[in-house]
Amino acid sequence: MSKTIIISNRLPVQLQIKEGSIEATPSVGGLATGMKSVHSDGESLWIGWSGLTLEEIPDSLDADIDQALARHGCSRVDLSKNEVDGFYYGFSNRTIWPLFHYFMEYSEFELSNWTVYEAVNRKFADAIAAAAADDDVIWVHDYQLMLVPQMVREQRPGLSIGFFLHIPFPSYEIFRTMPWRREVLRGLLGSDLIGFHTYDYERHFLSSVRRLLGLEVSFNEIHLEDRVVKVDSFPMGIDYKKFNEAAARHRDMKPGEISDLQNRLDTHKASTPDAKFFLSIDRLDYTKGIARRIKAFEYFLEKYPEYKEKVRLIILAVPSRSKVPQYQRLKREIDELVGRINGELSTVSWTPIWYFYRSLPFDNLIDLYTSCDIAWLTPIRDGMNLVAKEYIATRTDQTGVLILSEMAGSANEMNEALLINPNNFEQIAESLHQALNMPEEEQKRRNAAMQKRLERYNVEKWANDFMNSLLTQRQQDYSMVAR
Ligand code: GDG
Repeated sequence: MSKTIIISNRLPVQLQIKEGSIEATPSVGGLATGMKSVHSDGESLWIGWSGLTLEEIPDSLDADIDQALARHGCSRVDLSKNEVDGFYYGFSNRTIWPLFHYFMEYSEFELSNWTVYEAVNRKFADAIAAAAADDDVIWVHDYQLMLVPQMVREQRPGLSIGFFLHIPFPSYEIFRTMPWRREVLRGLLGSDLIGFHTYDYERHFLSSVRRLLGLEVSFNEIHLEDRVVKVDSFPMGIDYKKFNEAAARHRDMKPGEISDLQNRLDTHKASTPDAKFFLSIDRLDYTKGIARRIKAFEYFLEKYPEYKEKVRLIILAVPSRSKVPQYQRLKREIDELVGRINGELSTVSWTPIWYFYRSLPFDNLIDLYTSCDIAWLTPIRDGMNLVAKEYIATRTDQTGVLILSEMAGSANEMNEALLINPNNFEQIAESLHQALNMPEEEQKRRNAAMQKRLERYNVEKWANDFMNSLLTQRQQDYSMVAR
């Protein structure tokens, strides 16, 4: 029976060395959850980096690690510290990530990092070629592995290969600035199907293929000499049921089950009857617009001082890529902004900003989603933004307002949110004001429409749509060859 091989930079399990033995626990990220329906036991294999460098893995634990991963249907590609530096921190996060999010000034074009990126992509491709049977289906994920499809195709031309990009694909004018632009496109074209979150990313990709490689593109198909590559958009959904049911359980919690965080939120609400919470949740990343959001909050309080002591901004910034200098600088900037604004505006009974720089357990995430009146998510660029979808899924009584950046892929599917341009402080201040004064009826009407859509187009549907499209594409290709 054919199996699916999923490939991503990181595996969907976390390894921990405890008292000299190894433990692998499933991680809770969006991709891991999303692929659950595809990655069912015995029928699929997930290949990725374990998160430990070669230097960190003691020889004595080698076999144990393999066994622990195998129990979760996983197999590892080992990377040395140098490889992680050049491939992950280097080319992936200092070249591709900023460039694809339109932060051109942050993009570094270092030949040495490109060389490591190529070599590590080859390692992944070799691992796939070694593990795959002829009728297996390969699904490669994200910007760290864009060369893998072609590298696998060269070794195993008959395999069915799909690729999904989780970040934006930039316009041709941006993409063309990268020295290795053609190599990256050729790498991706090893796939039978290439998926993006939105139609715009798909359009940008096709335009780059046409202009940089001079290939024939008809509608969403690219015609190569011996194959056709299909390009399509598959907006990623969330595990709606998981968030909605967690929120429903949360509502029925008994006093002993309530978390400290929830107690604090409740105490504040009880002491200030018309208090409102704004919620901001992101990885600490310059693409997410966190610093700008804090400045916009200050602007809002200047413009509408009557909301002082009534509104509070809760920021959850999850540590990310802290070895990259821009992330270190951004962390300092946010620390300073929060410190200055709280220093200048706080009163005995009010701190305008609550700031958490850490990752919180899932239950605390639900505390925040369900307690905050307004989710304020204003990335400068974001492939999709799942937090926006998760917030709406947890609003079991359908109240709450979502303020969302037009620059997030999810804005395409969430028209009932208050959509804003993250650079327009005036518009943001007005949207916050509108959100604070929105009648409950209107909140419910908007959220009901979004909930219906999110429930239907959940993450399982996303994964199944992609897989079905990949299988259909492959069959069409075979029948073309047969003709
Ligand atoms: C990339 C693209 C695209 C956050 N804080 C905590 C926590 N989270 C979870 C959220 C959500 C996920 O992390 C973040 O997903 P996003 O989509 O918002 O953003 P990225 O991490 O940048 O993801 C993005 C995505 O890939 C999928 O294709 O949407 O555009 O950049 O699920 O719930 N989870 C827990 N504690 C936290 O503190 N447990």
